[in-house]
Amino acid sequence: MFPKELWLVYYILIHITVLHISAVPNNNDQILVRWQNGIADDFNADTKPFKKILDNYYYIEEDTTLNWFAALHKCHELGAELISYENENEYDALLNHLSKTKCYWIDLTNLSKEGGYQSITTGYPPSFTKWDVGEPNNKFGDENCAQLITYVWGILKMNDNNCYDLCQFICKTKYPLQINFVV
Ligand SMILES: [Ca+2]
Repeated sequence: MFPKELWLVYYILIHITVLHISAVPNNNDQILVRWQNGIADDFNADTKPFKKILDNYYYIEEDTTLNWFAALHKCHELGAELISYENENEYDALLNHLSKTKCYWIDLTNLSKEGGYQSITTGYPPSFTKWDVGEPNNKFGDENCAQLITYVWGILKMNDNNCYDLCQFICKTKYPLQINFVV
């Protein structure tokens, strides 16, 4: 049983809570926030231009084409990195958000180690690769950056290409640099 002596305290607490809720802004008020420690899964935040796919946030450039270096720089400007694929599950999930008619720069390069692709994000060999048939082939001897492109069977796969070719790109981050949320 609820002690009778506490009803008054309970009554006051309820009214304080109601007053507090009525004081928050309406649903149209948006506040720009720099988020330092991640976003709770049940927090309905607007993270545009990043979209959450599985456990990470991705910026998928669909309009502007850049060379690999400029794409890397652009991702850094957005507080992210060129995508570093961790596993096949992530690769499969991203396919649904990408165009088969475009190419996308990813984080793999062998500029520092010919013949051995490494992630510019981690500095280590890639956790996951999905090279197309016969790739990486260093065609013409000047292919040192990896992209996703459709060559065979209509599926985006990895290919090494000239780093100065122009492609869209994918940026990835664990936490977006900023979010909009409704209070
Ligand atoms: Ca190639």
